[in-house]
Amino acid sequence: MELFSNQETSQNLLPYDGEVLYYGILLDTLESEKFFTDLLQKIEWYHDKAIVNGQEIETKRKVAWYGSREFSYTYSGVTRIATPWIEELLALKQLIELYTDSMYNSCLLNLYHNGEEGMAWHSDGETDLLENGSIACLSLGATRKFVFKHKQTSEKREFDLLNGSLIEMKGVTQKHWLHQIATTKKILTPRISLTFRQMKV
Ligand SMILES: O=C(O)CCC(=O)C(=O)O
Ligand SMILES: [Mn+2]
Repeated sequence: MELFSNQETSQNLLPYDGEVLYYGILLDTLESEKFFTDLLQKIEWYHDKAIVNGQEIETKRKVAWYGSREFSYTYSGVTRIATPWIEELLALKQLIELYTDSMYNSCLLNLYHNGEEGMAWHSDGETDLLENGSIACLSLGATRKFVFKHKQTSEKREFDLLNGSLIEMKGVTQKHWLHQIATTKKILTPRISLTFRQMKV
């Protein structure tokens, strides 16, 4: 692993009203594979639940919620309590903190078994998150498309999330842009994303 904080080599992928910084690939293929396998085994994955039109549904995608304290996280009406960090997550947190020059106290992980599982349009503006804070997202496994759509102009920006790569959403991004993980029948292999977050303490 190359260890250096590299604000200068990151690039803003949004044209206005926010910052989505792309840091490139942090982990080589072997390192990514190792983390992928370890996380698949060790993380306490569960199917997320959401309330849609008054009915409780289970997502096909799995999630997990970890943190430095017993933070509660509410997603579509269902609240979860954070599980304490494991070694692998702490190692990745440390690496990502070096790159982004921000500190994180929690991580929401997503496991997409294939391209048919995605995440619908949303922004991460929960009241429990630091306002205008940073969310750093590390990708492992299959390449997936990350799409941003401006809330007023509907302008879109999309880009590929590559194995071992890191992006960071910060500033006013969540106020002005929605994002989604687009679905596709073409991708048959899994992807794990680690979204390191800053909860209010
Ligand atoms: O899977 C990803 O890369 C992003 C997921 C996401 O937007 C989220 O967890 O809020
Ligand atoms: Mn999100």
